[in-house]
Amino acid sequence: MTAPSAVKAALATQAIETPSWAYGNSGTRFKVFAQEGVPRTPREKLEDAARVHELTGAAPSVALHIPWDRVDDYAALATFAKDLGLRLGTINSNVFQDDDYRLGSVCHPDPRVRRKALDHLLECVDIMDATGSRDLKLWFADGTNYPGQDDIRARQDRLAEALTAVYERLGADQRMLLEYKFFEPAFYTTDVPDWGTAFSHCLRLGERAQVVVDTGHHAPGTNIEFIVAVLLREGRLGGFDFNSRFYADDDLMVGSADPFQLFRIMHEVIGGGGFVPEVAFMLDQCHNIEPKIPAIIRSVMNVQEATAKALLVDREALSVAQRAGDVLGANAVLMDAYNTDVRPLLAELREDRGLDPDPIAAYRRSGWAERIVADRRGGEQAGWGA
Ligand code: AOS
Ligand code: ZN
Ligand code: ZN
Repeated sequence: MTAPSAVKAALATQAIETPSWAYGNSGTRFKVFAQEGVPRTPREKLEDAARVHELTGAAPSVALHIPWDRVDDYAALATFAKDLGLRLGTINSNVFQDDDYRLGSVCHPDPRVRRKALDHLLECVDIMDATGSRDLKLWFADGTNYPGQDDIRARQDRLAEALTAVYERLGADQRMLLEYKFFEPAFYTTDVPDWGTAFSHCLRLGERAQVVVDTGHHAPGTNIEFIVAVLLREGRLGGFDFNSRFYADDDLMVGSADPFQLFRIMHEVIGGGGFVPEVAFMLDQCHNIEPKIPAIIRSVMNVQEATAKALLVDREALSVAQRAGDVLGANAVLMDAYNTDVRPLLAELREDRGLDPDPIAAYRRSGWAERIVADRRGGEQAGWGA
């Protein structure tokens, strides 16, 4: 297996972006369970994110969501983040929560609604200029519920038109990350349902249009690591929205439902040369019933564990077995790495970096949870659906 020192050196470079909305209250369409002490403002979300980074050393940036994180001065928010030891990351657009979007946003049959949606996306690029963000993440709830409701091909044309306008507005160092999702909220057609559709739009746009793989956005049984391998091979894997699912877009803690799948994905990322800053490792989760900050810390640790195992794979031995057609031998090389307990190695890495070997225990001892419950009283709680 790969030497532990090499694994630790690689792990020390890994950055996992946490989403601002994961710090706020969230829920299902049945109920949002309010938790005490959750952030009331974008700044308070950043304060919580700073704790995650302080304790893990692996979560230096925070994804914002517009309009949930709307502020008057984004440059000031970026400075506030910097003073906390963070930076503002991906800007997530929102063209799904207004009544106008009942029939879609950039694919809507009415040009007025399409213009409104496009203006929002362009505004997100203005915000990126102010925050210094590299990536704009686009997820569209667009689709139809009934056969015949709208013209599938016309909707693709409208989508392409909007994407082109946004792409042309991007700065030289900025990228567009196009996310796909096979269904929900639309139930018959979705306008960007799969990686093939996302990829074909990105191909036409240019190299700074990249596909983002949300691990919860596939039909059951989909081989996500295969998609990852293909996108990497094409130079079009922009990043991940990590989370876990049992049924649909469950947005549970990454690595909680299927840690083996997460390992297989990371194995392809590493093998395909994707362990680089150009592939963004982001979380996209909602913590509906569990305390948020420790859940995010746990998620960061889960990604680190899957990565450590994937880094441990003896690629030389694997290649020898593969070329020899040694089916069982090749599989054993992979499973040896997966079955290694990497927790001591990660504890050691944290100690090397002056961190507590157990971030969850350190968080509990820190008193932060009690402090925010005492301090954050009154005011609207900002978060999912705010
Ligand atoms: C929606 O299902 C997606 O996963 C998106 O990434 C979404 O933009 C994100 O959850 C923030 O709204
Ligand atoms: Zn997502
Ligand atoms: Zn999702």
